[in-house]
Amino acid sequence: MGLWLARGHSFRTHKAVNCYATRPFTAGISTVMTSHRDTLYSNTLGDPGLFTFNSAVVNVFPDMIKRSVPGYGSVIAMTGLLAARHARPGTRIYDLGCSLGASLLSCAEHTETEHCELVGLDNSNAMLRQCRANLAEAIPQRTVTLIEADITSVDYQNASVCILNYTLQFVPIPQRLSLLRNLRAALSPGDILILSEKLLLEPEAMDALMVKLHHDFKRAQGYSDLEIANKRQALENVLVPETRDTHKARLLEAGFSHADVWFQCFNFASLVAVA
Ligand code: GEK
Repeated sequence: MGLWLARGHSFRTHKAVNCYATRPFTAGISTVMTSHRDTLYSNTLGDPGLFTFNSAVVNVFPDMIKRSVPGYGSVIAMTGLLAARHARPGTRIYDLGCSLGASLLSCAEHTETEHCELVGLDNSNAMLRQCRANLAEAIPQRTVTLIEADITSVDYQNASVCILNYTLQFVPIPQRLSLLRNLRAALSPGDILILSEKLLLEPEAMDALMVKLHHDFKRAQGYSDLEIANKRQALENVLVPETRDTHKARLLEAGFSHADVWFQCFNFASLVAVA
């Protein structure tokens, strides 16, 4: 497990003077999340291979996720609001699969330094390196702990908010329940988990319609049919979506008291689960 700090502070709950300055809503995100245009799957030749979070993906990631996930910007912006309502002083906000730090930045916009320690986890070294640079640029005054680790093998402690924005879908299904149990154990009653995922819709005909609408969205964002087909193939068995009911039932089984969808656009949804 590797560990970085965004600004070289100690790996402790931060007790420094609160020098957080009020920023325009999500300004931190938009100022640092510049990106090359995603053309990774525009090649007509050969098998696209399995999707991995390597440096080629990191270079285009903000553009890729914005043009691929309907509602992404809204979910990230509202993540900060949800976190601010539930963050408790002296606890941690964990962002699992933090990628380039979008959710961490959203949380930083809405929660004050002395209240909570922001902790981002990701198992992609390339992602975390760029994430560290983004955070240092956007919120140099804020301590953020970044940990390179598989999120299924971390000892979570003293949390008030846990965030899984579009990450659980990449965890093998048999490991999902124990991960959620570990997160629930780190939270206290009334705390929250935010879970954003691509969903499998029911019945099958509704899923087919939502998949078509998602592809319409991608086409409207400038992706070609070839890029859409190649990406779909690359994500086959890598991103494994489940139904809303499956997620809700698993969250209850993991010990959350209630959970439901608070946002949905086509087959992408975000749930909030209350401990
Ligand atoms: C955002 N939340 O911008 N352990 C650690 N990290 C993992 C694991 C794992 N087992 N599996 C995948 N990841 C972000 C977007 S992207 C979603 C999240 C997407 C990491 C992976 O390296 C990647 O950075 C992230 O989870 C998923 O709101 O690209 O569709």
